[in-house]
Amino acid sequence: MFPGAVESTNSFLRDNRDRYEPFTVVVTDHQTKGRGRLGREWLTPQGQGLALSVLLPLPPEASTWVPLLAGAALVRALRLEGLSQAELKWPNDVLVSGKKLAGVLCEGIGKGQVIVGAGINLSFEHAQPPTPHATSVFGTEALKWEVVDRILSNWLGHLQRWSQMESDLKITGAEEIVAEVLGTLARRVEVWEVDGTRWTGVAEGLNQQGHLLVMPERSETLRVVASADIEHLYQ
Ligand code: BT5
Repeated sequence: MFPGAVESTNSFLRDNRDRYEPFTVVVTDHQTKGRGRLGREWLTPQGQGLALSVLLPLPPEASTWVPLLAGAALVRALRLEGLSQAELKWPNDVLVSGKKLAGVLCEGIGKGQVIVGAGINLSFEHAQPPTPHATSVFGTEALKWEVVDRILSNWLGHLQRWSQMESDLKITGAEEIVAEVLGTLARRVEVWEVDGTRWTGVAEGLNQQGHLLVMPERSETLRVVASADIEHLYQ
């Protein structure tokens, strides 16, 4: 745990990877330049949540499943602590009642290693949420460190077990683990392509790479969504 602020735990671990063993965890409660996907920002104002990154050894063929598995592991850990509404939104968000509680950012660094980063909102007791669509583990109540400890050790335990499955990490196994907590499945979604195009459809499943299969409205041909953003539509 950092005694002070760090710009980004993912960047820190990437820049210092040669000094650390696999499964090293870097964690802070104050990240000043947190990164999201596609150049976006992740906010970790001091005292509201945690930013952490894990150096994970993984076989390259599992790489597209890593963010999904990491998110699924976090959902499982949260559910065990009573957040039964926690669900995964493809590809990397943990939502509770439609609001974002956590985000995952995975970055391959070669040599069969990946950095798995997660930003987790813990408590908004002392300040406003960082964005209007954010939610947290404890809401406006004080955070309980023993619960946080259990969530983190559970999450890390899942990651460690899955990464040690190595090449035995069969795609079907990964798909099952992810599908169990993926709130996106069978839901109407709006797809936001990287070029700004938007379209709607129903999320029908995942392909062998973990990409989302969406049936566009008024179409009978499934489209593969690999790197776009999606929004869950609730009507
Ligand atoms: C993510 O990106 O959700 C991945 C976030 C990963 C952050 C971790 S923290 C540790 C490690 N080190 C890093 O530098 N990063 C990782 P994305 O899907 O692109 O979502 C970003 C969007 O989420 C922003 O554009 C905001 O709308 C929203 N957002 C930012 N901070 C938030 C927060 N604390 N809670 C909820 N939503 C937030």
